Amino acid sequence: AQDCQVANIKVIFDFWTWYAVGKKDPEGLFLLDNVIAQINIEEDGRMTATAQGRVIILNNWEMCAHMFATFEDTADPAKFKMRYWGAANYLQTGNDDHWVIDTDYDNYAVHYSCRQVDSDGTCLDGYSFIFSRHPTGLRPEDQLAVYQKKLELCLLGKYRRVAHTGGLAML
Ligand code: AZE
Repeated sequence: AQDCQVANIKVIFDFWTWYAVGKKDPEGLFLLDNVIAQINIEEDGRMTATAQGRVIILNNWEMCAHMFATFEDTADPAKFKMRYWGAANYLQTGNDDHWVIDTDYDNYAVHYSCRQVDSDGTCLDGYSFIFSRHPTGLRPEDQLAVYQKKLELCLLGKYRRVAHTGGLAML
């Protein structure tokens, strides 16, 4: 709706928390559960993000990974390059694709990142997150749209539910 109120103008990203409710893992180490992400717009207008999640590193050391990311634009406004690193240097660093496949901004978002494209053009190694604004999961009315995107990404049946057991308390 249009009411010309500056305060009501919708932006793509804001400072709210996104709860990962589903994920498709890449090869190797990855965030296990209790994954939350926050997208921020810095004072200079650049987009940054923080993410947290439970990881197990160095055979059986369980911890909460605090991650930071900066983004670079590409020719496509919904496709970013994400440079990320951990609060501690034994966490992972990387430069991954960060594609926003679909979002209604208020309730759900489908994220996708292919790390390695195969010779036939399909994805050989990648990961994807389903994010919700609601820690309890996707609303029933968002499930069809998310299902459709999973199908289009050729990842149907490859996702696992992301538990939020510790909630924010574990952070
Ligand atoms: C993402 C949301 C935006 C910010 C970041 C994200 C990804 C983080 C990782 C972290 C991996 C950490 C590991 C540590 C041992 C996409 C969730 C930074 C992939 C494996």
